[in-house]
Amino acid sequence: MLHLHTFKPCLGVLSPSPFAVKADALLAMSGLPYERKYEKVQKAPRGKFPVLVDGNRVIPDSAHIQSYLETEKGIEFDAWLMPEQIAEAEAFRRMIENHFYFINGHFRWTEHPDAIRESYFGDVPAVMRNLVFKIVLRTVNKTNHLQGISRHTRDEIINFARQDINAIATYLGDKQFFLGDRPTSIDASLYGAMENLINCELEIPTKPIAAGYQNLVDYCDRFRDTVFGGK
Ligand SMILES: N[C@@H](CCC(=O)N[C@@H](CS)C(=O)NCC(=O)O)C(=O)O
Repeated sequence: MLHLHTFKPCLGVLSPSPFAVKADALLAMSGLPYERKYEKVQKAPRGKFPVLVDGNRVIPDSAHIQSYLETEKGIEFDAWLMPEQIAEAEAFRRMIENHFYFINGHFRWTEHPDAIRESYFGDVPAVMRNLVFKIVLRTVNKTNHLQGISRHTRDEIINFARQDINAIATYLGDKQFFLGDRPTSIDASLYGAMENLINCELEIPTKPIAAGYQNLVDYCDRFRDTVFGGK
């Protein structure tokens, strides 16, 4: 049995981490049996979730999880795609995971600190919770400063998001999934990001932008129905 080490559902979504939802989606798409385990992220080999555990094999990072499922389990997420589609998907994946992710994270932590403290750190005893939250917040702020996103004004960051969302929604168009009528690996990344925005309870400023695209709203519902059976 495969075990996905991930974060507990909260704020209305399967996991507050787009990468954990992505890995969960890849596993669900694979058709292989798996279970979720809600362990402590500090114990993860690279200090981050998701992590896949297959017997004595421990695979950190959603990208490595995808490769593992492909090479070790024979799952073909993208086998029917043309080389040009694979190239386009790769560019979108980098945008979603290395740019769009930081924008949404920045707004979550800076504009909803109380909700983040109570939802992400709800398992930490109340007397310790604020301290633990503040330690992690300092790391998040430092990361976002070094990455660069938090050096821009609020309006500039919202505009970056608007450009990302418009590119995604335009490319999706009226297709069922990002590259056609069935999900591929890029859909796992896109769903992880969009579900964590459109259907997350946190009212960050990028949410109404994404929710304003009906094709993205429908896409989340369709992916959830198709891959997770509506759950
Ligand atoms: N490149 C990694 C990114 C994973 C990641 O950034 N996970 C974050 C949550 S979104 C995490 O576990 N953070 C915990 C921490 O840094 O303490 C992947 O694709 O899995």
